[in-house]
Amino acid sequence: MLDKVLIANRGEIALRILRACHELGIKTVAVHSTADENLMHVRLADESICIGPPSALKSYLDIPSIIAAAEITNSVAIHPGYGFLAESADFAEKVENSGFIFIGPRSETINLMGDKVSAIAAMKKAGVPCVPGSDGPLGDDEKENLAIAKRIAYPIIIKASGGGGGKGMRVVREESELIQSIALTRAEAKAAFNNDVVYMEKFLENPRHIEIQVLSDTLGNAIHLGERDCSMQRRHQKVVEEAPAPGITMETRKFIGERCVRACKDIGYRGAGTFEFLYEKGEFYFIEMNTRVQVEHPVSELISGVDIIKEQLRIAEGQPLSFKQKDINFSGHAIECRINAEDPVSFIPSPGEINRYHTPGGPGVRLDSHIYTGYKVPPYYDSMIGKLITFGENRDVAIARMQMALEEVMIDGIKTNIPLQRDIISDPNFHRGGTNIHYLEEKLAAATAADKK
Ligand code: MV4
Repeated sequence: MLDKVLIANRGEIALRILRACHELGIKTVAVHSTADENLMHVRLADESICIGPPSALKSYLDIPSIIAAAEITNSVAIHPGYGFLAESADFAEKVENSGFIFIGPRSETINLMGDKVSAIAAMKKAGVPCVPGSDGPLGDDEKENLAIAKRIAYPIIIKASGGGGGKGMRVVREESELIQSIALTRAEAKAAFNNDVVYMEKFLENPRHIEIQVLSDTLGNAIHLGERDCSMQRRHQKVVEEAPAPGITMETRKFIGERCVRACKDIGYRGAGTFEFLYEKGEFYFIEMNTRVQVEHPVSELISGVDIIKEQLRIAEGQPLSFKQKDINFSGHAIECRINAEDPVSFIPSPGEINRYHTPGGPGVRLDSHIYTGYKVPPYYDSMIGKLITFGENRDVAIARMQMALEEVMIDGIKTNIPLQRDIISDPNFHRGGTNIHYLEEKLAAATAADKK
């Protein structure tokens, strides 16, 4: 196995990676900013190194500092977690050129998927269903662009090839607005991503966001761990995720999962990855691929019995996946509520000291968090302080366990979004299942309107 892994991240995912390393007998190196010396995983790691000041740009995003830390500690591999440098092809390349193993895909794959036009082309070629669209970059010929939009039929959406995750998009509902919208999106894309390539897709009005988890080793094996429904979101931040997605049959899971697996083999994918789809009227439409482990990976672990982080470590070592597809027996239902240090109504971040902390428990309750009594949530980073995950033999049991866990948990001293999570988990529309990507924002808008009356 890998002798020593440097964890190039912070918070709950750093602790999650450390726990997986410990189970596999791998030594760990924590790197942290000056604001993070009291992080739980820093205390538990075999070694720790301060890599810079609080500003992420000068610490968790500083490639030379992280590589220097790997060199000083004789680390063998670097796990980037999610966020920060996890999807930086430049980082992956520099890590490998410095003689370390990057725990993720090859930098070429990160580049391929980071460019949405090339990602869609690769997926379409591999037989993954995509949104009807321009099938490539838009040119400057106005007549041609008008013809493409007419063929797709309005409404359409213009997207920046260098964007993703909700940045650099514009919906067009009228032919008269098309040309100007393309120019505007292009200008914004140039300014934001230094890449003015834009493309066009049919705009889906009320889709769900369903994604497929994959794992692919370096020996040509790939498997999928089913789907997650991540439709409960606000401003492109997921709030609740679940697996499986309500209403998706075993046959549909097999159909779309097998296409993703084939695509992994096609492009020589390495590691954990996620195919993001929009799902509307019974059809899947690929939009993007994430080339990292994601926040919501635990719900897939719970329904599949696979430890995704341990598999990432095995893959990085060059070992085969521990499971074949036929070994994966999906069972039960898992729900994840993200716990954020923020005002539950205004969403304003709420850093500060946690002066009382009580964790929920019982069958089917998992809490992935780095916090503890006396821990000070710093103001410099993402406000997510943990993930409460419940599992049950069916969705109703997972919901009941989540309701109880959200009642049991106590995090005092800072504001958290736990009241919002209680509201969502008790919502009859959530109980019915299958709410779309607009549901939460509409629910919050309705609550605000009712308050003003
Ligand atoms: C779309 C779409 C509708 N039609 N593409 C937003 C984030 C980025 N990953 C893709 N996004 C969307 N692409 C077509 N052709 C609607 C969205 C979208 C969305 C997607 C997933 C989760 C939340 C979302 C919220 C608003 C818009």
